[in-house]
Amino acid sequence: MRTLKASGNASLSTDPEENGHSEAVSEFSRDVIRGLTSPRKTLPCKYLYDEAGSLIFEQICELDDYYLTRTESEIFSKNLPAIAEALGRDVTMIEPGAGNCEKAQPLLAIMDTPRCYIPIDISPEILLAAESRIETALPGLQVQPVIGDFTMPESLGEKTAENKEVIFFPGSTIGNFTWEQARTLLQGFGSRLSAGDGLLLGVDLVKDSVILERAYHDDQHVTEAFNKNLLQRINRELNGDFDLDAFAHKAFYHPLRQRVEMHLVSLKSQRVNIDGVQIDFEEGETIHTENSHKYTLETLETLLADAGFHPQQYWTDKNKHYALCYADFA
Ligand code: AVI
Repeated sequence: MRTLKASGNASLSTDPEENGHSEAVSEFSRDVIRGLTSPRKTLPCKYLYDEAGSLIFEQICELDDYYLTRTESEIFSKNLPAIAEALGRDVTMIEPGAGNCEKAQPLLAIMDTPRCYIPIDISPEILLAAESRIETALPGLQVQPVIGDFTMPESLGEKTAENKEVIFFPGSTIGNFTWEQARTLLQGFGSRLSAGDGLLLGVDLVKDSVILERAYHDDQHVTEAFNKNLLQRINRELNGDFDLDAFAHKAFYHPLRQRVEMHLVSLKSQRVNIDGVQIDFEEGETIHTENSHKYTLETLETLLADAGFHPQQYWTDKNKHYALCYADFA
């Protein structure tokens, strides 16, 4: 069994059973009960990504309707040398929520003598596999994986060397945070950085609501399966008795809030039991499961400035559906 660096001072085993599995279950239970007993029922979107949910999300990324992943990767492939130049030389790259690190690898391969790559993720298995793949592909690059929840600023650790550092945060993940949460998250990123360091951020842009709604309500019902997997997860892990057919997937663009909201709508008045707690639903009542905020270059600049970052360069696709932004930390 290998031990990996964990955020904070603790070290983590690569065996998930040894890593406070029951603590995670009780946190899940607490969050679910709290969310479903609040006046407007809600569930934290981070719980969409158990093993089954992560696999369904990979299928979403392949959908024609879900333009985000495809568009971001087109922007990367067309602009890789320019992006690498903006990042500079002798850089340490830190990637919160790195997953399998597949977006960072081509960038690291083309960057001028990157010094170190620090991927952060809660899944030790995925990080370990990515670490050995990157070490084989890019010999000489130091890879220092960290197991941790990137929403906790301590998972980023402290800067220990003088060289430039860049936080890499692609995938429009920032969109799943409210404005206040996004600012707090970016400020947390900034707490590791010093003046002249940077941030490379992927964001989905405001666009025609038909395109947006199709991306989150696809014809093949993959996003529906992704959303409903959350109920299945509650049934599996918390002894719930949700009837999945008694809920409908709903996703719509809210133009004032500039976000796509994802909900599960109760199709009838019903009672659900979770961990011995009874939850009553009226017909038409919804569980709000996710927000996906869309930005304009102006709102993005305001958000970044609030957290101490200043955009230097943007790369977008021909339809201006998506943007990659390189910002300096000052
Ligand atoms: C991970 N995140 C950026 C996705 C999004 O587009 O907000 C999650 C997602 N939810 C439904 N489809 C995709």
